[in-house]
Amino acid sequence: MQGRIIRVSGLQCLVEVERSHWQCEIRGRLKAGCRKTNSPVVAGDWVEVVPTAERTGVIEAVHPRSSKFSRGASGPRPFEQILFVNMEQLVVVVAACQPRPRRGFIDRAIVMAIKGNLQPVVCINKVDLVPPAAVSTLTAPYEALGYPIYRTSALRGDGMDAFKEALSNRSTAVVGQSGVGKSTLLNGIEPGLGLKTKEIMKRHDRGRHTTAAVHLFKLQQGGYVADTPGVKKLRLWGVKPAELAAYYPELEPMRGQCQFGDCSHLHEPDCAVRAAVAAGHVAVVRYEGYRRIFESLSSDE
Ligand SMILES: Nc1nc2c(ncn2[C@@H]2O[C@H](COP(=O)(O)OP(=O)(O)O)[C@@H](O)[C@H]2O)c(=O)[nH]1
Ligand SMILES: [Mg+2]
Ligand SMILES: [Zn+2]
Repeated sequence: MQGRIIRVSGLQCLVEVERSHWQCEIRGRLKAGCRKTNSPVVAGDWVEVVPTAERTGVIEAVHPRSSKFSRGASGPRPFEQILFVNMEQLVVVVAACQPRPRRGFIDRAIVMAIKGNLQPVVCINKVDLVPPAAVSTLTAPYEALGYPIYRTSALRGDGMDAFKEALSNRSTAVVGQSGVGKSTLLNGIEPGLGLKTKEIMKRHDRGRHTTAAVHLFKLQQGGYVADTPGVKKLRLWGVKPAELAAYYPELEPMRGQCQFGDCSHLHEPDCAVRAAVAAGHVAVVRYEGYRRIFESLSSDE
């Protein structure tokens, strides 16, 4: 029977099979094929389940994935931690304030979304806490890229109809730092979800199995949404410094225009990217973010 992984906890999975939830185990040989990542199946996977008892089964096979979202789990030996798969869009939620918005988080999420074949979407929540001009400053660079942007107050209701509409009939994952309002937003579009808010931040969110308490929810309006609690940092995975610029759509026109073919766009003479930044064609904050991420990737190596 075909099912979809709702949640993974160690080697036990909650799987949606024919509209009900089954408790399933992962077949041993699937584990063997997947030593390099956190788990052979993750939230969002479509799987083949063989029933063993009432609403219980064994996962025998995993279908090919259309998208995935990973990060590097830190530790002595970094490995790929796949947070979820088969989602169509990634909503990066930041708070207009409380906690302070981090552009670096947005930019890293966008890089991994593009790499993993997800449509990036930006949601600025808690717009009730700042003047509209502050929200515009935050959104401007992403508007220029053409990504969908939502401005919401999950508390006051601003923008919630549009946000709800954006989640209709598709698979959406939501990421954002703790406290930005992810759970409140999802409860706002579907009160029946009853997600806990103000959850205390888990200290060890980087462990092999602890982190990804990613949970998939089926929406009444149609579609799925995945809540990913406890993600503090998005360390890029599988992106070499020299490849980073390729994940910045605004740098596409400058490709191959620098004096040096392997230009890092940080300090080389005759750099088309730096010229474009100086000319105002590329948002300064995006370029500064590129520099920081490039440097962090170089020091990771
Ligand atoms: N002022 C304001 N507070 C909000 C808003 N959305 C959520 N909050 C509050 O922010 C805190 C964290 O929300 P929560 O949904 O648990 O964040 P999560 O960790 O991202 O899931 C809670 O106290 C919420 O009541 C909003 O739009 N405006
Ligand atoms: Mg939450
Ligand atoms: Zn350059």
